[in-house]
Amino acid sequence: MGILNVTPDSFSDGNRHRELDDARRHAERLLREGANIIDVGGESTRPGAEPVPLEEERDRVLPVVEALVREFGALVSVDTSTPELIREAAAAGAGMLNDVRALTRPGALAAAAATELPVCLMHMRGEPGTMQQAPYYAEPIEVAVIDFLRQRVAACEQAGVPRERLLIDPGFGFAKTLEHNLQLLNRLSALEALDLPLLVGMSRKRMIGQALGRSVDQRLAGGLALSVMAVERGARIVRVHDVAATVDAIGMAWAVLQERSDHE
Ligand code: PT1
Repeated sequence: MGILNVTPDSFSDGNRHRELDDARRHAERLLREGANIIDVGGESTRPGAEPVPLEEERDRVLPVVEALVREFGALVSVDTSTPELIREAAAAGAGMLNDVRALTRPGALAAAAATELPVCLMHMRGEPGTMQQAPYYAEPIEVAVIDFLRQRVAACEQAGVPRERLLIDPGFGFAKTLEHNLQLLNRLSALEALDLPLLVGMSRKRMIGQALGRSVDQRLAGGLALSVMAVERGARIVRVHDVAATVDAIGMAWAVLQERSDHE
């Protein structure tokens, strides 16, 4: 899964045409490098990020979804928690929903059910703006994550999103210390208890910076190690910025893992 942020950055000047063109070019590159899914997000959810008004999120995301589906026939995932955008993105041709709030916003469950799309449910506590203020878990981190996701899976089933349409994600970097993130990766196999496809995202995250003392643009090698370790522990979709390098790292790890299962 290649990451396509359509949040305004220091370089964008609010010119929608220019932004759409940049997004299209970037998505084309992610697909060429081997991404099977493009994850489009109009709200930054990294630590400290502020919420984005609906109109703004919609104006950023919908034209990009439409363009990528029409021009590239891409499988587009939409990274949103907003019920209105869930419905509109599905109408625009999105093939998957990705919600870091696991459909906890009022109306999100019903909106997702109506789309009939697959949904990735992610673990987080609190909100991105404040989630890194002394995250604390009374139980082992993987137990907290599994309990939360189990409850969200049940809520989905009750609301008419069948299990067959669900994926799960432990939410690396969301309300977690470095120690929590490292423990969670070590114990990732415990999420097999939920028997659902596992997605993970660690690309360029702070946990790499904390472990290696690397700035955001120096985190590729650390991120490749994390993606490989996650796949060995059961992850089947990895959400990354650097698709070409990740395809090779995982392709190599996968060749080794296949050889192992051939002889079991
Ligand atoms: C993720 C994810 C996501 N991450 C899914 N969706 C982000 N399913 C956005 C940091 O610690 O892992 N899974 N959508 C990006 N969010 C973060 C969080 C970015 C933490 C950076 C950090 O640096």
